[in-house]
Amino acid sequence: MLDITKIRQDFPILSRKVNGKPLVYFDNAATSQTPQQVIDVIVDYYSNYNANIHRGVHALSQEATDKYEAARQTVKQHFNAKNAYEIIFTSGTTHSINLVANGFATLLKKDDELIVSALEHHSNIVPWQMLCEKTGAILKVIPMTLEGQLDMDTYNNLLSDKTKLVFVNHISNALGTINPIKTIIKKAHQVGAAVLIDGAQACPHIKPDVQALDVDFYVASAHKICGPTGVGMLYGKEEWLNKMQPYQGGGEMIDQVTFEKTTYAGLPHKFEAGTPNICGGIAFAAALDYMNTIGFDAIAKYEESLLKYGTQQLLKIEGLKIYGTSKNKTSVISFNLEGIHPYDVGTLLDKMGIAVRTGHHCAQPIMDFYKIPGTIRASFAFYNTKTEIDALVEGVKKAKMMLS
Ligand code: 7TS
Repeated sequence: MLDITKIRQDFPILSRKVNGKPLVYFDNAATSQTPQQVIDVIVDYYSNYNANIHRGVHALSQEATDKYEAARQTVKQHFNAKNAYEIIFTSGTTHSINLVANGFATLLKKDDELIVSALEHHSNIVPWQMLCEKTGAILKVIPMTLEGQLDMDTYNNLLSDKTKLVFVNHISNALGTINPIKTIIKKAHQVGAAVLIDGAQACPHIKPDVQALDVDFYVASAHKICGPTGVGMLYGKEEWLNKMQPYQGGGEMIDQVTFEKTTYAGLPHKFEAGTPNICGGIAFAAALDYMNTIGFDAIAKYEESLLKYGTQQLLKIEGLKIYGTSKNKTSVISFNLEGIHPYDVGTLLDKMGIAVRTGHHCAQPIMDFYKIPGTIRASFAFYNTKTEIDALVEGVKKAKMMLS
């Protein structure tokens, strides 16, 4: 059992008011809030050992380097990677996916096939379309069902010896569906294709084990896991990272530079050109430590109860429709009120201090599938409460009355 009252005290922002009302923060799928323990690490970095890493002989640089590399070890342990050098620090999920897509530019040829799913965030679609334009590879799509699940029969039929890469999310940001990634990975490997899993929405709820999954690439952003913005990770199997060309050139990623030829540094530095987000990487590790202290089993269990309660209460409102009804889903409820634009509901909820996201959630193909402009999305975290869900339900009822 989680002590939610105590947990909420870790998050200073949760006690503020918005528009004169206590903040109800239900936009966790966009970004999570930051506990004092992580804020303290950020303050400590800039107060005590701010310095550039991997290059100074002075004490501060050494201290910052040690903390940054210790953070890499924490991330490695959290995701159960085999080696710390298989963890690349990036600016976030979007950067991680672009890094892999660019890395594959020299590994693909015309008419090779790539498989994406209908449930993806734009950041797991667009970089691959750019790669296809560059290489002549072809993008195939796993369709979705009305419940918001992947059509696995079609997936099986799409796979062939032409398939080189499959990229799907672990959990859909717009609907909350948990995808059967273990099966997806296994089937892709049977035809020799590599798999990238976009874990941006999974990592706040689940602790992924990249070795048990046997996944080739796994990507995530710190800011959705109680960490800061502007930092994230790419896990890549050593053999793939060695085959891929670096995404960016610059300082830190080289071995020797002459005007005739430059040789690259080894992993992970080959993919980490320039001064990284040093404080961010250290705070990312602090956020993982914080989440692990609470415990992912307890988090999942508690969020499941929020999802169940929220779904039941919202469905009591006449004319309310929930999108994404898979049995296997996390604490995301995407919904609409019949005949009312989601934006209008979101705006009124904001006046009541309730933060939700409205719109297409950077997943336009899903909205096109349902033929809707967007949804109202309430996404719960482990620090939310049933009382806050009651406030949301009351708020939606009020909005419905005002807009009908
Ligand atoms: N992939 C998924 C599944 C996501 O949910 C997001 C962000 C990204 C990739 C991109 O992450 P970034 O950290 O690089 O921006 N999703 C959302 C969202 O649902 N609302 O705001 C951002």
